[in-house]
Parts: sequence; C-alpha cells; structure tokens
Amino acid sequence: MQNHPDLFADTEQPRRSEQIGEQSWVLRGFALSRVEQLLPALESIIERAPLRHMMTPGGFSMSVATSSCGALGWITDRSGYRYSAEDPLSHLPWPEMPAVFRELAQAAALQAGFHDFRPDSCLINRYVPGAKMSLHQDKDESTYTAPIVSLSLGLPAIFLFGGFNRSDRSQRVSLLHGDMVIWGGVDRLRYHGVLPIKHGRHPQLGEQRFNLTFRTAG
Ligand code: MD6
Ligand code: FE
Repeated sequence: MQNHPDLFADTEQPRRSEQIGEQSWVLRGFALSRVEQLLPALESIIERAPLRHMMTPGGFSMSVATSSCGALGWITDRSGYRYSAEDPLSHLPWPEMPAVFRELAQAAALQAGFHDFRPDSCLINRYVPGAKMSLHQDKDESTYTAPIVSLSLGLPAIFLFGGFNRSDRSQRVSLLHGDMVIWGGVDRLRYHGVLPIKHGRHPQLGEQRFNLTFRTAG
C-alpha cells in the first residue's frame, strides 16, 4: 500500500513503529484513538492527587511535577525512592487506575510481545519547557519481569534510550503526542531519560508534556 503522495511531502517522514531494542518498541500514535477518553481521566486524577515537585534523596527538587494512580505510586523524598500505597500529600490512597489507562497499557504491551501485563502503578510526570529527566534505570519495582510502558501526551520530547551502563551511548527517540514506548525482558534495566523539553504549544495541552508510565511495582 502506498502513502498518499502529498501526505509526507517536503521533509516529513512517515512515523512508523520502530524496534529500539531486542524487547523494546516505539509505537507511534498508538494512543491517538483514545486521547478523548484519556485526557479527562488524567484531569480527574490530578484534581484528586495534585502534581508536585518531589525532592530527591540528594535534596534537589525534580524539574518534573509528579502524581500517580493505581494501587501503588512512585515517590521520592529525603529517605529515598520507593512505591507507596498512599499519597504523602493527602495520606489517602492514590486514585484508582482508570480502565482506559489499564486497557491502553495492556494493548501496547501485547503489541510489543508482553502478554498478561498487569500494571498496578501509573506514574504521571508533567514537563514544562526546560524540564528534563536524567539518565536512570527503573529499579524500584519488586520484580523486573513486567515491562515498563510509557505514554507521551502534549509537547514533543527526545527520549534517550541507553544501555546497561550510564556511560553507554544512548539512542535519541523523538516522541510525539500519542506515542508509546515499551521496554522489558532483556531490556528492562536499560538506562533512559528525557532531554530538556523545547518551548512550544500543543493544541490540546498547551505548554506542557505529560508522560505516563505503567508498571507492575508490587
Ligand atoms: C518520563 N520517566 O517521564 C520518564 N522513571 O518520560 C521515568 O523514566 C521515570 O519519572 C522512574 C521514576 C520516575 C520517572
Ligand atoms: Fe524511568
């Protein structure tokens, strides 16, 4: 099948899904058909569990603002990084994970070859222009058998997908509204991060990017 001749005229390339590791995939636009359900669900979560800039164990405020939903939420404070069943701001349980979140994450995982993905945590990060995420591994989950499933909404980002040592060369993956990234299995502990977000305005989300990561944490 051929693309419409004008659709990718000039410099625009078709945005195809891409394998970025042995068990890692970028699924371009995978979430687009569900955005109209995802955004109100996201809004309702951050009304109940407001975004906040958490403090790292080293005493620095994170440039991303964070919340969570699901049985467990990822938190950081002066005593370290961990998952918690309650929101430390309200001392209430985190909001439930909406079905549209869970179903999307499961469908993306399946597409990447991970069957029976059962996320119990969805970490929500909001990036404004200039916010970034340094290279790190996701190691706070109780097992590494489940993949990490990530959803990008709003402003574009450059995702860094590295190796198993911080100093390994990283691939730069451009992520747009509706794109998903899945990494698991032999790739589960790869270093990853996000370059500082560039200034811009997204038609639906304005001057911000949301990243939702689904995990099996407990
Ligand atoms: C992102 N976030 O926000 C990716 N990992 O695009 C992460 O990779 C992440 O925000 C572990 C703990 C907190 C995070
Ligand atoms: Fe991470």
